[in-house]
Amino acid sequence: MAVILVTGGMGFIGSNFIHYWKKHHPQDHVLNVDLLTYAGNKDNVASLVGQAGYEFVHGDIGDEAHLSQWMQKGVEVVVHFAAESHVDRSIHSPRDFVMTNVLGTQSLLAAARQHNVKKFVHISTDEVYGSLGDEGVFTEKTALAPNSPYSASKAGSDLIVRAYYETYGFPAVITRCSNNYGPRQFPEKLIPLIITRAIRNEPIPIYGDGLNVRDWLYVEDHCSAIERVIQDGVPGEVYNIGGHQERTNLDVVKSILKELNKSEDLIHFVPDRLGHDRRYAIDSRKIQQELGWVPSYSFETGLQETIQWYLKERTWCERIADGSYRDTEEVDH
Ligand code: NAD
Ligand code: TDX
Repeated sequence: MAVILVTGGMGFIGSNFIHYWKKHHPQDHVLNVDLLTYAGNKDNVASLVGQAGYEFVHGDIGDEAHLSQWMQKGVEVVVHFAAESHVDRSIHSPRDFVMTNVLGTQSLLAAARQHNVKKFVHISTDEVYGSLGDEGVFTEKTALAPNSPYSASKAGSDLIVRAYYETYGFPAVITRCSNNYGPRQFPEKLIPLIITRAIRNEPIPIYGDGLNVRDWLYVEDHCSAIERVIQDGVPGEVYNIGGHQERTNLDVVKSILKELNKSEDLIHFVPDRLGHDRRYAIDSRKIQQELGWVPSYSFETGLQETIQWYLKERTWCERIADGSYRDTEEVDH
C-alpha cells in the first residue's frame, strides 16, 4: 500500500484523478488536500467519503506547517493539481494566481522535501509555452513564453519545481498538458459552459472570431498519463501530454449544439479576451515513446461522454447554479 497526497482533489482534474486512482489502485491510501475555493466541489468526490483509503484534509498548499503534519503519514508520492486555473480570472485578479500557484507550490515543495517523498508530480500546462501560429507544436524543449497572469504563474511554479530538482536533487517531475475536458469540470471553462448554457437555451459567448485553436485531451486520458509518470517518470524531466485533437472554438461549439439538437442562433460573438493565445498544439511523442502512454479517446467520443454526463448529473449542475455546492458544513471527513 502506498500513501499518495493529492492537492486540489476537489477540483476538476484532481477529482477525476482520485476516482481513477482508487479504481486502479484500490489498496492505496489517498489524502486529498484542498482549500475548497470556488473551484473546489465536495460533490466531485462524495461517493468516496467514508470509504477505506480515502481521506480529505481541508487546507491550503501555502500552509507548510499544516502540510508537514500530513506528510508524516508516510506520504510517498505527491500529485500537485491545486492551483488557480482560470485565465479570465487571472486577468482580473493576478495576485491570487501568484500567491497560490507560485508561493503555494514552493510551500508544498518545502514540506514534501522535509519528509523525503519519493516522487513529486507537478501538473502544469501547455500555456507556459505561449501561443503558436498556424504551424508547429510545443515540445518539451520549446522556450517558456507565458502570456497571461495565469500562465506566467504556472511557469513560475515550474521553475521553482525545476530548481528543487537541480539544487536539492528533489525527485520532481513536471507534466504539461493541453486543454482537458470531461465530467466534473466547473462551468466557467469553455466546454462545460457551452453545454450547461445550451441545455438552458442561454446565449453562448464566443470570444473574438472564434477561430482560436485548442488541443483537447479527455480527462481520463490525462489521468492514465499521470499514472505512467508516477510509475516510471524520470525525476528532473518534463513530459508533454496532449490529445492531438485540435479544434477551433467555433467547431467545438457547433459540435455541442448539434449533439444537443440546439440552434446555432445561441452563439453570440463577444469582445476578445485580453492577450488571447491563438493556438496551442502539443507534441507528446516523449511520453508515448519513453513511458508507453497512448490516449484512447477521440474528441468526438470524449465529447459525447461529457455531454451525457452533464445531461445525467442535473443535481451537480443545479447545486453549482444555486451556489449550494459551497455549503461548508462538515468539510473535514
Ligand atoms: P480546478 O480549478 O478545477 O481545481 C483547482 C482545485 O485546487 C480546486 O479544488 C481548489 O479548491 C483547489 N485549490 C485552489 N487553491 C488552493 C490552495 N491554495 N490550497 C489547496 N487547494 C487549492 O483546476 P483543474 O482544471 O482541475 O486544474 C488542475 C491543475 O491542472 C491545475 O494546476 C491547472 O493549472 C492544470 N491544468 C489544467 C488544465 C485544464 O484544462 N483544466 C489544462 C492544463 C493544466
Ligand atoms: O466563454 C468563453 N468563450 C470563449 O470563447 C470561454 C470561457 C472561453 N472561450 C475561449 C477562450 C479559449 O480560446 O475558449 C477557449 C478555451 O477557454 P478556457 O476554457 O478558458 O481554457 P484556456 O484559456 O484555453 O485554458 C485552459 O487550458 C489550459 C484551462 O483553463 C487552463 O487551466 C489550462 O492550463
